[in-house]
Amino acid sequence: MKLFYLICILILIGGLSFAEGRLLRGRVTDAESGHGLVSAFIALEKNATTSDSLGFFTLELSTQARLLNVSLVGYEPAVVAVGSMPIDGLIDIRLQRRIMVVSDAVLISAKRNYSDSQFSAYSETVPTALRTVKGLAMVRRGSFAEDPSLRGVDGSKLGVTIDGMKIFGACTDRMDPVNSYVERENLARLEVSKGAFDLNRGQAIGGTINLVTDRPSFARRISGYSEVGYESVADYRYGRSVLNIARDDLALRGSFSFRQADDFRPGRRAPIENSAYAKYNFKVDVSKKYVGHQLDVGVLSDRAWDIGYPALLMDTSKARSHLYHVGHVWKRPQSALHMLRTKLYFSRVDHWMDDMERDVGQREVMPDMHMPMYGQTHTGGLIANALFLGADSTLELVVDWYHLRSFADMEMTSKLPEVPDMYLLNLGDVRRDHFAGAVNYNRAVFSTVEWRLNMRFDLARHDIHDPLGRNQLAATWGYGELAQRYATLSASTAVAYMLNNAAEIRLSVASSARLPTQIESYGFYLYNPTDGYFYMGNPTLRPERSRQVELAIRYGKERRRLSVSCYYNQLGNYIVGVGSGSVFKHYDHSDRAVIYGFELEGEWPVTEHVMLHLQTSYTHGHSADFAEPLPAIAPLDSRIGLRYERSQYGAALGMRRVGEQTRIASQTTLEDSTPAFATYDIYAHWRFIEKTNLTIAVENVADRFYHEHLSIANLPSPGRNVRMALHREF
Ligand SMILES: [Cu+2]
Repeated sequence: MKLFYLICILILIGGLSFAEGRLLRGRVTDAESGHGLVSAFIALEKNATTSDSLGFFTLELSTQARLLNVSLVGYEPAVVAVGSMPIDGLIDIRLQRRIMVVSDAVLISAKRNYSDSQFSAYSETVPTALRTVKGLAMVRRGSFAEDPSLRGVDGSKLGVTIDGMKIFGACTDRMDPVNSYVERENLARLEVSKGAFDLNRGQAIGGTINLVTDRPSFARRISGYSEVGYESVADYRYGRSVLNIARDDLALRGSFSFRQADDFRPGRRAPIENSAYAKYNFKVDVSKKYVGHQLDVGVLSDRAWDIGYPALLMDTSKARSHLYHVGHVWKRPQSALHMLRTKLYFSRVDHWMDDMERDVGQREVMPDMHMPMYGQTHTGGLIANALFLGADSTLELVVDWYHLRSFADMEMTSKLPEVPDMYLLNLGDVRRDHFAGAVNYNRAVFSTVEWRLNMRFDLARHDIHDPLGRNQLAATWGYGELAQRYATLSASTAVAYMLNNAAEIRLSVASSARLPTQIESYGFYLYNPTDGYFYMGNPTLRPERSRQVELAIRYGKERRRLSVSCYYNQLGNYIVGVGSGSVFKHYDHSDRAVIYGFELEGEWPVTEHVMLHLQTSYTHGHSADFAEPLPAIAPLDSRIGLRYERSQYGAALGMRRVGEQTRIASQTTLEDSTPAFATYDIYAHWRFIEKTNLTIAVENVADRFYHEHLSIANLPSPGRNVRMALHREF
C-alpha cells in the first residue's frame, strides 16, 4: 500500500517535472485496481503509441488535436478530450475493465435520460420497457402483469430475478410473473440475457431477465423526484416519488407509487370488460459504508387488487409480495481477490383469485361452479460472489442457494344445490432446495481476442409434503417417485474477435439444463387456457436440455451502432403437456424442439440532432415430435423510429410492423393464426422549467384494432392512447 502511494507521488512529481509544451504525457491505469496497464493503444489523430510496462506513454501533441482514443483488450475503450486537460501535467486515464457482456441492458433510471439509445425513457411501466428489447415479446392475459417470452421461450422456462434474488409467483395460472412485483421507480436497469450464455444468475434455456434495482446514492444530501401521469386508454392515473437522503457514510432511498386503471379500450371498440386494476408499491433501502465495506438492508413490498384478466377464467382479488434482503460488499482494490459480495434474502408472495364477479353459468369450462383459489410461495436464499482480478483475466465465482415452499388450493362451490362442494389441493406444500455454483472466467487471449468461459453446477431436491397432495399424485405415479433429486451441469463459452476499434465478431456456444418447476412436477388439476386442458404434474420429469450457438456482430463508432445476431437452439427433453384423457393432460417430455432466429438493431445519426433507429427480430420454432410449429412464437417484428433531441426538448416518431403468424401449433394448442398489423406512435418531451419535464405521447395513433400473437384468447391490445406525465426532480 505504502509503495503504491510512493509510486503515485513519484508519478505526479515526475509528470510535472517532465512537462513540456509539445509532448503529452500520461498513464493508463485499471480503474478498479489502479495498476498501470501495458500495451494500451493511445491515438491522437494521426499520432499513436502504446503504453509501457508501468502504463506510461508520451505522445507528440499537434495543435488542433482534440480527442485521445485509448483502447486495450479486456477494457472499455475511452475517449478523453485533450482540450480540457492540463497538458503540462500527466493525464491519468482510467480504463474500466470489460467483462464480456452477454446481456442487453435497458436503462430505466430515475434520471430519465431521454437521449438513451432505446425509447425506454418513454416507457411508463416495466412491461413497456421490456417490450423495447429485440427478441422479447410479452404474453398478455389482461392489461396487468404481462409475462415475458424471450426468443420463443416463455413462462417458467425463463429465469426472472430481482438483483439476482429468486422470487416465485404464487399464482398457478401465471397471473403474477416476477416483473409484476416491481415498479419502474424501483429499477436502475433491466439486464436481459438471451439464450443460455449467461449462467451466473440461474439455469437458462431461453434466457434470464434480471431486474436491477436502484440503490441509495451517497452523492447528495437530499435528492429524488416526483411524477404524476395519466393515460386516456384506460383512464390510467399514477403517481410515484423517490426520496434519497445521504449523510456522510449513511444513505437511504425510499420510493412509493400508486397506480390505477379502469377497463381499457381496444382500437375502435368499446372497453374490454373486467380489465381494470389497482396497485401500490414501496421500497426502502439503507446503505452504510465502512472502510472497505458496505452494508445494505432493504425491503420491497408490492400490493395489487381487483385485477381483471379477461383472457382467463378468474380474476385476482388481491396479490401481495414482500422481499427483504441484507447484503454486504467487501472491496480490496489492491488485492487479487478484488470483491466479495454476499446477500441473504427472504420473499413471501400471496395470491388470491376468484370468479365471484363473473357469470359462471355462461362459461364452457366448469359451468355453474365458483372456484376461489389461494396460492403462496416462500423463498429464502443466499447469493455470494467473489471477483478476482488478474493481469489480463477476471474470475468470478458464484454460490447461489435457495429454499422454496409453495402451496396452492381451490374450493369448488356449485350454484346447483344437488352438487356437493369440493376442495382441491393444487400444490400440496412443495419444498425445494436448490444449490448452484458458477464460475465465470474472462481472458484477453491475444491483443484482439477475448475468451469467456461460464460453467454452472446445479444440485436440487424437491418433494411434496401435504398428505392429501401426496395421495393425489401417488395414485398416478406411485409414492416412491414423489421425492426427486437432480444434478446438472451447464456450460457456455464465447470467443470475441475485435476486427478493429469499432467492430467485434463473437461466437458463443452453450449446453444447459433446466429443472422442472414445482407446477410441472407436482401441480394438480390446473386449467390451461391455451389448450383447454386440465394439467397434472409429473414428478418423474427429467431436466430439460438445450444446446445453443449464437453468432453476433457488433459495430459501434461515434453515434453509429449496428448489431446482428443469429442463433440456433436445440431443445431436448422439452417439457410439454401430453393428453391423458378427454380433458386431462400431464407434463411429459417431447423428444426434440428447435428454435432459431435472428435479431438486428441499428442506429444512425441523420443530422446532429436527429437519430434513426431500426430493429427487427424473427423467431422460428419447430417441434419434431408433433411435426408442427412450436406454440406461442412471436412473428417477424420490425420497428423504425426517428428521434429528435435538444437539451430542453425532444420528440420521436415510431412505427412498428408485425407480420402475420400462420405457423401455429394446431395439434397441441388452441392457438390460431394472427394477422399482420402496424402501429404508429408519437412522443414529445419538454423541460419547460429547470428540473421539470413534461411528456406527451400518442400511441397507436390510427386507433388500430389488433392483437398480438402471444395474447391469450386473442385479447386485443390497447387502442389510441394519449399519455401525459409531469416529472419534477429535486
Ligand atoms: Cu391467479
